[in-house]
Amino acid sequence: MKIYDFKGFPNPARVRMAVAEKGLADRVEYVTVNVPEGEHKAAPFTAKNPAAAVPVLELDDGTCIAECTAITEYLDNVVGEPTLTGKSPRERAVIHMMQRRAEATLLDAVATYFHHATPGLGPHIETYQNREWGEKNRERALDGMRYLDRVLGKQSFVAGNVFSMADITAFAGLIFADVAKIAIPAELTKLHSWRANIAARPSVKSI
Ligand SMILES: N[C@@H](CCC(=O)N[C@@H](CS)C(=O)NCC(=O)O)C(=O)O
Repeated sequence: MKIYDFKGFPNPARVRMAVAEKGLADRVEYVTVNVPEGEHKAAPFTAKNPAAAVPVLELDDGTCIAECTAITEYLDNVVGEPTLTGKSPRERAVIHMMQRRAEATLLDAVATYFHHATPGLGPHIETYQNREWGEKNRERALDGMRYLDRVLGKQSFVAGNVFSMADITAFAGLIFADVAKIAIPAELTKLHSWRANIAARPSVKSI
């Protein structure tokens, strides 16, 4: 399997964590796509992902899978029992729901702030910016942090009491928030301690 990505970026970090959590590092070859230089916006990469974004998983038969959630689901099921996306119908549904909440309210909101209200990846990449929409998404990201803090006041992990893909997404959202300089408010103590707990996982070293 090949994974096309750019090390250190938040969405690639999600898949790198999933690879490490599943013990698949030996079966994956990473191929760097130079996102800061715009390599992801042109052929041949756009043939692998028309959305022009990393990461992309390429299987040995040439199938290309984009979207971190789809890639994680594949990795989770390709070896051993699923550990990141749930086993029972209930677990799978709750993880799917909480993953999407973490993605929409935190990670995607931070990304929109970063791409619209800051220089982002530079003028050659950020060809359309809407500062007002960007600033609105900074508020949405803070709301997302507050929501997750409330959730983590009742349970150890984002989707319950077991680590899952929802935690990976939320953790990547906070990595992105650091880059975008959106600080986690000090009073969100549950979110701070959950983050310290996740940061201690061996899989975080791979990102
Ligand atoms: N929803 C996508 C998001 C992928 C994404 O936005 N990746 C960023 C890197 S963190 C990217 O490639 N950005 C390119 C750009 O903004 O032009 C996923 O889950 O993989």
